[in-house]
This record gives sequence, structure tokens and C-alpha cells, in this order.
Amino acid sequence: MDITLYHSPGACSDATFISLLEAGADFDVKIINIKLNEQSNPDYAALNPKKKIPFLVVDGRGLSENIAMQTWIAETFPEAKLLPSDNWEHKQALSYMGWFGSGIHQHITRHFKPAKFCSNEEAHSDIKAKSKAMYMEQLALIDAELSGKTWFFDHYTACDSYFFWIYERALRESFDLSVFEHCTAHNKRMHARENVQKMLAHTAS
Ligand SMILES: N[C@@H](CCC(=O)N[C@@H](CS)C(=O)NCC(=O)O)C(=O)O
Repeated sequence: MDITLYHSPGACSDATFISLLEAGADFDVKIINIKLNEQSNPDYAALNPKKKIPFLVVDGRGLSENIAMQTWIAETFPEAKLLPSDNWEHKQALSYMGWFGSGIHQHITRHFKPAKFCSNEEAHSDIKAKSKAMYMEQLALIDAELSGKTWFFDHYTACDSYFFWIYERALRESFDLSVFEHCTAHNKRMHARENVQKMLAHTAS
């Protein structure tokens, strides 16, 4: 199988990258640096007209959306157990990842780039304040979910890979997340994981 991950270091493709490593997949990484707006380059836009990262190409076929990629990785490499086997827990895992992707990611994006959503500069500080408050509200819910747990389920899953990025990206917006003790402990455990360190080393190189 020929697998290529289109990745921008620090973007939500970090989560896909970690899960591919956790799965033991043999894959190539192609860097599309969103800080340089490379997702808008004609060659990349032809491949992924959504002009977003991550994008996964498997044997010539492309897949967008982190939740779909995470599910594909888990189901293609079942021995890694990246999704729970119990039917209800499996759906709970999809629910978590759907929440991360559509219920939380957007708040970080609005905080990072308010100008993308509103041309009135005077409103930007308000957008930032509100998006930060909405992010923090969601994190409080996740903190409660993680209470007493090592991972989202009784073993490591793709949800842990994905949440790592949700937490880390907010740190780069200078959000003080120390109030969320269970999320913070989860982040520490993630940093101790070999595959997270490998992904971060790839980013740094
Ligand atoms: N719905 C997509 C969102 C992907 C997304 O927003 N990626 C960001 C990086 S974290 C991106 O490509 N941003 C570039 C842009 O919006 O121009 C997913 O879940 O994979």
C-alpha cells in the first residue's frame, strides 16, 4: 500500500501523523506549509480543492477530513486498536473526534485569524475573546471526561492523538490550560509517548 500524508507541521495533521506512527504504517510525508500558504499552490489545490491539511493519499486515492483519516487508519491497521472494538464505544470515539474537528477546532481558528471571518478590525479583539471563551468552555467538558482516566478509553486510541493537537494548538495561542488538570496530565502522557516525540522531531527537522 502506498500512503502519503500531506502535512503542515503544527497543523491538525500532527494528529493524523501520530496515528499513522501508532499504527505502524509505512508512509511518506509531504510538507505543505500553511504558514507559507502552500495549501493554495495550484498543484496542491488540484489534488485537494478544499486547500486544507491534512490530506491522505492511498494508492492514488485522496481522503480529506481528519475523522475519516483516523477511522481509515484504525480500520486498516486493526492490531494497533486505534478505535475501541465495542460498538457503542466505537461510536463514542467518532463522537469525540467529530466534536474535536467541528466543535472545538473552529474556536482556535477564529482566535488565530479573526480577520478571516470579519473585516472590521475593531471587532477582532471581541472575536478573539469570544472564541477563547468558547474553547475554554469545551475544554472544561473534556477535563471532566478525562477525570480518572489515562486515555479517552481503556487503552490508547486515535482520540488521544487528535486531542493532543486540540490542546497543543491552544497553548500556542497562549491560552492558560493549567486549570484543566486532567487535560494537562493527558498532554504530559502524550509527550512521553515515543510516537509523539517522533512526530515532533520530524516537525523540528
Ligand atoms: N475539516 C478539516 C479541517 C482541516 C483544517 O482546517 N486544517 C487547517 C490546518 S489545522 C488548514 O488546512 N488551514 C489552512 C487554511 O484554512 O487555509 C479536517 O477535519 O481535517
